[in-house]
Amino acid sequence: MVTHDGWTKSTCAYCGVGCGIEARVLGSGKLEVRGDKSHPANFGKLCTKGIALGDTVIEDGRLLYPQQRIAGKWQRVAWDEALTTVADKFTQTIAEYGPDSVAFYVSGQLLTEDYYVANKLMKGFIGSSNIDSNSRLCMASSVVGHKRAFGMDSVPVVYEDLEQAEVVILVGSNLAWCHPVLYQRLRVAKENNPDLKVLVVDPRRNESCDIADQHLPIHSGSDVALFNGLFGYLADHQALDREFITKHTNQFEAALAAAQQETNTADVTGLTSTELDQFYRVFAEHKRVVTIYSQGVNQSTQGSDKVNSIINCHLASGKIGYAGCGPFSVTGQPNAMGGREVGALASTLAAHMEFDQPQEMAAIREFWHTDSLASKPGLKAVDMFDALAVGKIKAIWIMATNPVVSLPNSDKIQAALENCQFVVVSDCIADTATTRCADLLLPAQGWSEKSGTVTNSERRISRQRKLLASPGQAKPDWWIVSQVAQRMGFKEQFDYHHEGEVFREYAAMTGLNQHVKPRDLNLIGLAKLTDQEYHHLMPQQWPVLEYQSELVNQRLFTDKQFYTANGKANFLAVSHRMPQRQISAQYPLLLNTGRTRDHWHTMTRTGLSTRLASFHCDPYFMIHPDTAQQYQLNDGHIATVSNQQGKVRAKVMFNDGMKRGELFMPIHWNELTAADAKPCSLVDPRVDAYSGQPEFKCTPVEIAPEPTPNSVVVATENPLTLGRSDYWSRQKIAGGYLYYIRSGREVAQILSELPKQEGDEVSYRSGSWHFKATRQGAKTVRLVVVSTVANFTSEHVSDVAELFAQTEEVMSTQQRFYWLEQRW
Ligand SMILES: Nc1nc2c(c(=O)[nH]1)N[C@H]1C(S)=C(S)[C@@H](COP(=O)(O)OP(=O)(O)OC[C@H]3O[C@@H](n4cnc5c(=O)[nH]c(N)nc54)[C@H](O)[C@@H]3O)O[C@H]1N2
Ligand SMILES: Nc1nc2c(c(=O)[nH]1)N[C@H]1C(S)=C(S)[C@@H](COP(=O)(O)OP(=O)(O)OC[C@H]3O[C@@H](n4cnc5c(=O)[nH]c(N)nc54)[C@H](O)[C@@H]3O)O[C@H]1N2
Ligand code: SF4
Ligand SMILES: [Mo]
Repeated sequence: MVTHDGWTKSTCAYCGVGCGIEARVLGSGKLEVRGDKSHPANFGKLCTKGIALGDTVIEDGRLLYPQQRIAGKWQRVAWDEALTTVADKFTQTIAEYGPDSVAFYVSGQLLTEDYYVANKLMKGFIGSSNIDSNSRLCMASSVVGHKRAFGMDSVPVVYEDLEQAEVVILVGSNLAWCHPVLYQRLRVAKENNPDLKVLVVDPRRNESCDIADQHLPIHSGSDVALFNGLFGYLADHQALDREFITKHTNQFEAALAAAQQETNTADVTGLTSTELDQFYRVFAEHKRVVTIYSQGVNQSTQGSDKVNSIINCHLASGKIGYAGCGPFSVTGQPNAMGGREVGALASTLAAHMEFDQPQEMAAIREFWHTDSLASKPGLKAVDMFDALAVGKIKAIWIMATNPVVSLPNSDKIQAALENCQFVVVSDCIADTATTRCADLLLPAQGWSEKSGTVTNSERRISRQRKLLASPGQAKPDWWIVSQVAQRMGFKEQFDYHHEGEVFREYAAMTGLNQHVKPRDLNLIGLAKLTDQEYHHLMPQQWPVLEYQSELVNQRLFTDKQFYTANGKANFLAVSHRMPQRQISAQYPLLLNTGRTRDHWHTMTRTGLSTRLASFHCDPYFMIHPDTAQQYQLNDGHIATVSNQQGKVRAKVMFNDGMKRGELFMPIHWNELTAADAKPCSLVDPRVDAYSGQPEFKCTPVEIAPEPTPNSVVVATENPLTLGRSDYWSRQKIAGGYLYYIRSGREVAQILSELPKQEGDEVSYRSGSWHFKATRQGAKTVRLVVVSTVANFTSEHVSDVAELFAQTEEVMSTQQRFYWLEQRW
């Protein structure tokens, strides 16, 4: 049942766990959200981000109309004009410079239907493969690892395997913060079965270690050495599954020989031989082992080899294809999987079919009725922006991603976009670091407005359903792309009226696999859904040969048949290589980057929730107290981290789980929410040679304290534009935004530079505090609090937020001041 008592089923907007939700619109217009008890990903559970979904569907900051930059100024344009402009610019550029002079940069936050149409237009009709996705930054190394080992990009396990395992290993995954509902399932499984062992492999003691039996704090980038050591151990301790190896694998000897070359595992990984032995023994002695891995593995110049080093160990011990075991790459974005399925990556063709297979190319040509099918792979994300920087790509369309924040070397990305002749951005939000570089902005429907499908980490396809009307003139991404395609002359092939039509076509296309090369990606059972059936679609886990009216849990490779030429899985000979960038006397610290619990990427959505903003309100570096002391850094003070490429400022956060000599910084803050807080300003664009995935997790840097004795807190109804001379960060509070400014400059100077605010001003002073309110009638529109004594604590900041939300009827400005004076 899709709708019951006013509740409509849909899927969470955020991570790859893909939790089912139920939502209803309250009389107040607010969206109430709860977990869907019948959804097999979460059985009713939600994490903090899922619970707060209703807070983020507000109109604040939305991009409401198509806009074009004309003579440096944004002007509203009609949809028809905007779509025609995109079609004309792309058509002209292709006519003049050829199909490879244009590009699409897309995202795992698009729906499968959006993704399918964008891929069809670029590869099928423009005739270029210059369509890549931000999944390149996220899953590309796993895709390569799967293809090399299994002959296909398939995730073998299902979530249930976590509950059935005897051992779960987390490698470079902070499941507790990044896939919280899956982590909860693991935690409960461990409570129910105290024998279930959880092992964490991560340079820092991350939050998932709370339930771990062993934490292996390996040196950054040394995973291949660790798993090659395990492979050698399995061979030395009669823990190989000889029968499985002989019957179902290729290239075992070569891979084992390469692994055995690795003799100094302890030195390379920084682990003691006791720690290694303990870890290896647990893996060898248990039959049901799941190895979950994520960005600590993928985002590395050896990402693909790291993946294969893990898969090698599972193959060597036959730990694949039955309950409670297998290698498990957990996906980041809600539809990272959908993008991989559809084929919207520059390195693959469509629906898991490939460029190097003439039969597959012919099948697609016929299926799409096209003569212009691209014939070779296109540019991967980092190369695509390099081509943009040198003017080879002259028009780009960016959909549902914010590359000025999320790609390495932010300044270069920004400059490349600013120099490009024509930049189109489809987004839900008007002002982002990337929309600032656009020539044309197209308003897209966001989560709760759009409708279609997403696939989660366990290959489960779920519906996202429309819950609310779209604000302004926002449109679905699939519609926008189809309309442009029609205007480029491909009317018939893109004449879609409903997302269900796109889905059916895509499902039918996966069926081609049956004829050209059997693959697990087969949704043929969904190719003939009626509109009604699509509307009511229950979660389906691929392969879907027949519509699944009951929930199923299908592991892959239970028959031990893989998708290689001889049906056997491939071992891969891999060797550890040191990360390309090493610390030096000048840059003696290693910067690791990742995620915090309550924010999502560049904060365009989680940044709208007061609840979510309160968990971590400022950008920070985690650092071991001993390292901090070495660099004269105090907890809570501001520090500058820099290298040859850029500079970042953030708060120092002591954390004794950090390795000495390393820093960890979250990726969320950027020019919209802080002064200089983008870690990608520091990360240089080195990539894995096979996957093209950047190395985001080990950048040599230096650190120095930044003296900021003066603090100003400003609560304000409207966002402020602040310069970069002072450190500042912004967070959402009830009724507006709160800015926290820290500076070495005089307070009077900082205040004199704040943007002017209309209204009546009232001001009070007491000791070291200065309090100034600006009112418009009963409403306070700005509240400024100044301290001449060092730091505001987070309690001070939340007091200011609380007082800002009061009206004069509830508490006069003077009462508010007294309240603060007494409390502080
Ligand atoms: N709250 C929240 N959740 C999210 C997201 C979000 O933005 N916020 N984003 C989603 C997305 S798109 C993704 S891709 C996932 C990412 O999910 P995760 O991969 O779990 O998250 P990260 O924090 O990027 O990195 C994981 C860990 O890798 C470790 N690491 C760094 N270098 C190495 C190494 O060399 N070896 C090993 N073994 N470990 C290393 C880091 O210390 C870190 O703890 O999260 C998803 N979920
Ligand atoms: N240093 C460092 N950098 C990293 C990483 C790291 O660990 N360290 N991780 C990388 C990874 S794994 C990822 S996945 C990326 C994520 O990085 P991004 O993809 O750049 O981050 P988001 O903030 O998710 O950007 C999504 C954008 O799409 C918009 N949007 C949301 N929904 C829709 C929609 O339906 N349609 C359209 N058209 N727009 C929409 C949002 O408003 C937002 O502007 O960051 C990567 N960058
Ligand atoms: S675990 Fe992921 S999918 Fe589930 S509620 Fe949290 S963010 Fe949403
Ligand atoms: Mo990601």
